[in-house]
Amino acid sequence: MTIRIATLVIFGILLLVSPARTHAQPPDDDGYRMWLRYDLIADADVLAGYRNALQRIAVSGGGDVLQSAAGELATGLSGLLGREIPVSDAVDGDGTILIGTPDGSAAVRSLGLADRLEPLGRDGFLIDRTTVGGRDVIVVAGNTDAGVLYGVFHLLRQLQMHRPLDALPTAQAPKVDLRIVNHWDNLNRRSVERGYGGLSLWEWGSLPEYRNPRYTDYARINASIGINATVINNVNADPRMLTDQFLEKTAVLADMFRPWGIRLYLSVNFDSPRRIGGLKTADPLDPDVRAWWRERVERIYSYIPDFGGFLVKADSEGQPGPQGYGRTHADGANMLADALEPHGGIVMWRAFVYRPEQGDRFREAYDEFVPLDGQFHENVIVQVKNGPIDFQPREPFSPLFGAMEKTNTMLELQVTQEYFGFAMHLAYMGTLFSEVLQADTYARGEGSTVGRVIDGSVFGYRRTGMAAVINPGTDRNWTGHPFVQSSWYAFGRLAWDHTLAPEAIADEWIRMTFSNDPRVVEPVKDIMMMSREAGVNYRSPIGLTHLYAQGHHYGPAPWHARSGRPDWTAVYYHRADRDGIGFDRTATGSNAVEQYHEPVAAIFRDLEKIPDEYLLWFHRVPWDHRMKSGRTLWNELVHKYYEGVEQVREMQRLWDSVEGLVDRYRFEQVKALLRVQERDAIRWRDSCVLYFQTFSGQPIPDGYEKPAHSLEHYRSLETTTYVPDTWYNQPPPGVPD
Ligand code: BDP
Repeated sequence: MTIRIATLVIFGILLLVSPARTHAQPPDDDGYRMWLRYDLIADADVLAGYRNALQRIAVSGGGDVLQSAAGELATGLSGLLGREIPVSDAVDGDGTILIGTPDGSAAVRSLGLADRLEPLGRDGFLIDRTTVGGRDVIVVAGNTDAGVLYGVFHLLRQLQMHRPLDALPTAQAPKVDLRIVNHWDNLNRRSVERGYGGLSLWEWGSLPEYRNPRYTDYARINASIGINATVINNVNADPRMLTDQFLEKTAVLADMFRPWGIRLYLSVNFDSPRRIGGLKTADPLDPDVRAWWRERVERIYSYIPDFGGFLVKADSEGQPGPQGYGRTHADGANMLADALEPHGGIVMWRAFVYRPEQGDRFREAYDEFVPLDGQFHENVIVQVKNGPIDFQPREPFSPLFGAMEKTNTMLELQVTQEYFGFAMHLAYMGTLFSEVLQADTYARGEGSTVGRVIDGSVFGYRRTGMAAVINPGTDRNWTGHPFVQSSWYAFGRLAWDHTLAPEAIADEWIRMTFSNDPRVVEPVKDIMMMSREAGVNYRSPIGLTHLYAQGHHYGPAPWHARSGRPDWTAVYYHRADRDGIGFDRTATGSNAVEQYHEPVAAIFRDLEKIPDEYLLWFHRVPWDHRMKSGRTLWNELVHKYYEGVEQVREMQRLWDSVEGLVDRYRFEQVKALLRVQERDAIRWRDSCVLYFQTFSGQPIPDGYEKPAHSLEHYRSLETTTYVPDTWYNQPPPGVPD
């Protein structure tokens, strides 16, 4: 008996100290906290060092934003360090974190930081280790409360990543002023266009009375990565958004976002004066129309005193706009800008325009907007998608970047995975975003990257910004696939600093969201870094684009040829026939290549110089064209499609290696979703290879697994396979909807 007890005790002690115990599987995590997880630091050495240096918080002066910063710091530290962190208004001991602005806090002022803070502008911050009254202090200072807030989140991020305290001192300022997320949320049914993360976050029925605490978490998440603005409704805008009924509700959201430094903006329907204002026209030069907008804008500011302004999709995909009244985009944008100007508001006017009757959709935004350069008012920013078509897996950068010398131009990216497998596939967008930001426009010689165009360095823009279409919804983890969170994170980080490396951003995200264990960080980083390229390869390699089934953009339909508009078919984009494949955008074709500066145009124009990944964007080439690899185009195409599937399989293997090291809940979810992704990638590959083979007439080279089904089978899937998260699934006759 005694022996048995002794054995049990020894066994129990062994359990406590065994390696298996120290590396116990983390508890289940539903992903709600995103990267703001402040769990107790498990590494004893790191914890001891931090506990010593981070004992209390001193904060004084300032308003609600500073209070948010102090509250977040206290919550974060007490979680990470496992003990209460006192907050007071004075430095009263060693290990104080002093936060504030020189204006609001005498202690911060006493440090004489003004010269170092001055160049950091409105949102910058500095962090330093110093002493106040002989006490050891870490100071987090900014020129404004918002700057302090971003500094606090930076500090917490360093601690979440177990960074040494010696590495803390830093001074940073964001490269663009407006770091804004765009929601495509509808008022009807709380649906989210291209959303896939559940219903819209905004509970219009219970607003303004019910202030769902989730609105605050939403604002915190954004603020933590430096985002300072949000457009809460779809660019395909419901005119009712501007009625008093909705403004009253919207004002509550603005009130809840404000303490986190987030300003609210609205998408507006250009025909609102007619649709809700009872006017006969929405002509931007009509005095009654102008007066109507002025009155509405005043009304908005009476509800939301710091309202940011409007985002407008006009004369695009059926949305009304100034051209419907014989006016230009500049006339339309300036009319709204005039109404907003007295209140400090701005207009973000989208350049996403194309018409079915045009020969090449690629050319259109440029052809439409460049002649208007210089005509837009100072408080207008033209918002341009990263590529000339539409958020495809890979596009060359839009030639509008580098062409608008006198018009503030901002970049629009897409976090929600409209063209990347919805919330089913893993596709980290940091690499795509960075590829665009690093692309050199040569507008003012070498080094005129898209990043430097939009941050104002190339043309001296007065207003700078970066936007991303995000998809958070009522799903517990906000984004559906847990890894969509990483693209949201990457957007914020790159809007702060477009020179950050996507790999470094992935590293941060993994450490904060999953684990600091290198056995997790390294393989998961490998997965993320290959994921976007995998998605390109199994969908549309070598510069193919838009091979999607119409409407839902999930599954493949490269054969898709009938639609209300030619530019809404797949054959419009690939132009495959027996002779070859690709879209000729050189002088023998649409000559869209002329929209780029030299030497970009010369490189894209030249069959020898153009990088493989852009080839079929600009050239129509025969099936036996020799590629850089030495393979023929046909063989290369097959190779790339197969490579895409193999990359997904490699992602699966890598993910399997983290089993037991990340929580079971997210492990199983991602593992299952990778199985969906493999299944879909094979379908994409086989659909496209078998379809293009009908033109090339050549075999799939030896060594590749043969498609399991015929082309007819894959074609039939277009109409018979259930497509997740869309309204495109048509029930067969007799089956109730
Ligand atoms: C496309 C989407 C469509 C959007 C449009 C836009 O398919 O749902 O309304 O872009 O950005 O990508 O306006």
